[in-house]
Amino acid sequence: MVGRAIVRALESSGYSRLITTSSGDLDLRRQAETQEFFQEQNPEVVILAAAKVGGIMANNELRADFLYDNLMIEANVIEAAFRSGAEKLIFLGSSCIYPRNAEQPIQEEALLTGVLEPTNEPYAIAKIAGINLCESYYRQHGANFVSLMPTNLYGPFDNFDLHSSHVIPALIRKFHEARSANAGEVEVWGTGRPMREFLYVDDLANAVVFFLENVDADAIYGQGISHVNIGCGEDISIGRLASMVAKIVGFEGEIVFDPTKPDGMPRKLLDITRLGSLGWKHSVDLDDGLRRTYDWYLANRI
Ligand code: GFB
Repeated sequence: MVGRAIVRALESSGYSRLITTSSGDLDLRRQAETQEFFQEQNPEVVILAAAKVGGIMANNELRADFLYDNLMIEANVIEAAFRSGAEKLIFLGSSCIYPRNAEQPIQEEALLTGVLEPTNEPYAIAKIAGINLCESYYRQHGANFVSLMPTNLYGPFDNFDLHSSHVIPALIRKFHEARSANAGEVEVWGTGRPMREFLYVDDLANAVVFFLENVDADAIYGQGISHVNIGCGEDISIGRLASMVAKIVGFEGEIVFDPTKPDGMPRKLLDITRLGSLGWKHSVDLDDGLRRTYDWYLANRI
């Protein structure tokens, strides 16, 4: 989802020499393969969007995969980019790097100030390692490697598998299937009380192009921070989100919460003051983004 959106954004900004690959063609967990690919392709700029990702359940259950795969991908790509002489690298992390009880909205400085949310601790630790790799290559070698921390993302090409997906694709699919089957109720995990911030993936992709063109490592590390938050500055409860998706999809039955499923972080709203002062703002609001994502689901999954 993220990689495709970045390709769309780069193409519409006029970049024509894009080098892409898929996990089927190149296993970034393998150091030798990764180094060979970078030596052959010799990219000027590297955008590291590859990752093992998933929603709360996948993170909680596939703990070894989320830690191992992401550590290996990050270490191999960042080292290979450095060795092959890439002029700039942008690493994408996740807002789950912050402590579970971080003060809201969460400033960049909250990193490593408290205990992590247990449902995604392995993933968060891998992403924190990625941030520190970028900063360490900058401090030791002067590499122009920067880290961006997006909030929860959604949009076209999301994963709609009910066990491993994030909440938005899960809700779109559940409400759509319930409406099609004339079912009376839909189950939503947890209490409905957690608060989440959501960013449409094309907005994230535009932010990546913005940082590629306008913000270098000196500007970030020079402020005493290790990364920059990427969000929209607003959050919503899962209960309200479920009602919004139900309305867009046209499901009129009952929404039932299942508190035996995990809530995860109580709240995860990013402080986007730094992002704003660097000159970037999102453009797609949640209602519009949900409609676009549902349209994409209808056109591609039915
Ligand atoms: O999107 P989600 O899986 O990610 O869940 P997290 C967000 C909230 O939605 C949680 C609730 O409180 C879920 O319990 N939820 C309700 C559901 N119904 C559903 C459903 O059908 N499916 C899903 N998936 N959730 C992930 C992290 O946390 O966020 C990752 O595990 C990553 O590490 C990602 O950072 C962005 O926000 O809880």
